[in-house]
Amino acid sequence: MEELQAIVENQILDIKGRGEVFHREIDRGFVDLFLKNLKLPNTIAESIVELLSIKKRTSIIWLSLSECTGCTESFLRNEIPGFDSLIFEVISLDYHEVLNASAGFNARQGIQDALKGEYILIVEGSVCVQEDYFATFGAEGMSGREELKHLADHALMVFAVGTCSSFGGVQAAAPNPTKTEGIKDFIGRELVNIPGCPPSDINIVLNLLYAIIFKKAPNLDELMRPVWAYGKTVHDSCERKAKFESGDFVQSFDDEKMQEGYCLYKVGCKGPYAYNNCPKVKFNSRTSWPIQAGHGCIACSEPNFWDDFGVYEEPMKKQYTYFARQKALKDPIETTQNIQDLYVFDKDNVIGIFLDTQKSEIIYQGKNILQTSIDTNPKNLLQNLAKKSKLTGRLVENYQNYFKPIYDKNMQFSDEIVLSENLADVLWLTHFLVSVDDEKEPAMRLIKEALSFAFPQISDMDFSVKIQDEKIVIDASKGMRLPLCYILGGLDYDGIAYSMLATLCKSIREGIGKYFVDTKIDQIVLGGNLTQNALVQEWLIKS
Ligand code: FSX
Ligand code: SF4
Ligand code: F3S
Repeated sequence: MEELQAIVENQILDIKGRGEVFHREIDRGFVDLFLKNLKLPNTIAESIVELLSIKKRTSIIWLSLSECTGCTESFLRNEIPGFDSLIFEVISLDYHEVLNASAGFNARQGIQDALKGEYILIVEGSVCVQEDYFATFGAEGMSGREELKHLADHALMVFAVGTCSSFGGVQAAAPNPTKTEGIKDFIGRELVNIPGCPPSDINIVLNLLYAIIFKKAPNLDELMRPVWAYGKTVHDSCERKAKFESGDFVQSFDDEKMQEGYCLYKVGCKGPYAYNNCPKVKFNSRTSWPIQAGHGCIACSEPNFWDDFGVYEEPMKKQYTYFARQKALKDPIETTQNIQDLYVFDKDNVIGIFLDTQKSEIIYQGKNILQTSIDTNPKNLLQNLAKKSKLTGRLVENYQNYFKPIYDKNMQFSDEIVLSENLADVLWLTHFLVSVDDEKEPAMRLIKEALSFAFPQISDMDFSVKIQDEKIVIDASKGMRLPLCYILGGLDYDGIAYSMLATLCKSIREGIGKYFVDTKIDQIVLGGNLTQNALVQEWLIKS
């Protein structure tokens, strides 16, 4: 925080020192809104107001490549600061094809003038990297890619606004005849991605303000997205989430329960897979957002959303995944069963993960460091959930109503507590929660189905992972309510299976990451019939 305060104060001193002081009235309201959204303390507000009121407006070049102008529309809808305050008080919009007051050579002069000084480049739309004739500019007929490269090379900072410029977006969807892609690799420099088709007005303006005020990018995740805006899923903050947790789903688009806030997962909402803050900041000056308006999220801010998220009005099914399905067809994954290899782990810094239907261990320096325990009796699970809270009680009631044969079958188990220390037994338990089928090897059936699913996003099952007494402690019991939510939400057996197996692998990776935070790991050795599987290995290793 002190660092940010110092950046602002140094700029004030510098501006005064150079005598380049401007005098403007700055709306304190938008500074407060900025600080609130970015979770920055109010103590810095006065300095920011002072800085903006004396600082020369920051020059902006807004380039429009392959896009639909939705990002510009969204940008114009910002309320605090309104677009007029923004352009008169904070930025100088020196070039914007849609909003330019002038046309032709006069408009192009805005670019030449901006190039003489410092400017921030905002790019809306994806770039055609191979062909010159898609998207050409101005009277000179410059190609979009030439223009982009030139302007990006000289910019103070680059913002990719919209999913198109961030990740390719709709234009880059298969079969991508224009060979279009997101701009990052093409410009070959650091940038800030503000995905969304379009992004919200608030995400565009506040991130730009951050760059103007602090002369750097906000904290970014691995996809170069500001963490304050894209750190959580839409589902995490959704106003309908309590209905998801209680298993209350809208059954079709004309269902009256839509008005009562029932969850839209069953009519295709992809909110659990989309990282964006739409429920908090909304759109059009905070008027509404897709899920409030009654349509599920289509994960418009995710890479490959057009190809990877299938039919938007149904939960994910494997036949809807274009790329993933192609990959699965080309490279069918064989489930290797019953390979009971044992490994000797006797060297420093070698970890063995042994995961199979008999036992699960994480071996480090010869010792098992995994601790886990779960009651695998489905009847106990259902009875406990029924009494635990109003919400989980309602979940079990819905489950009983919609999946009576499975419920009844599970209620035939004895009352005995069947404690297991094998983490992989969550697969066994999941099978019983989502199927009535008698299976000789339920866990193996679940694994086979999981491996056939091919949708790359995990419906997370919420296992808790912590380090305690020098052990990695993974608790899956809290998450075992989620197979009930997902089955009620219309996710098929294979989707639930995939998510459970993926969550299991993710938790192990997370545990290893926490345990060995300062330790150099040379090698991870995998053993057991689950860990021998290529896809499971991939899940375990990548992090
Ligand atoms: Fe459109 Fe922008 Fe989508 Fe793309 O938003 S709303 S196609 S992200 O570049 O104009
Ligand atoms: Fe909201 Fe969609 Fe999650 Fe339901 S599935 S709670 S509608 S984000
Ligand atoms: Fe897009 Fe989903 Fe938000 S569709 S606008 S990320 S709610």
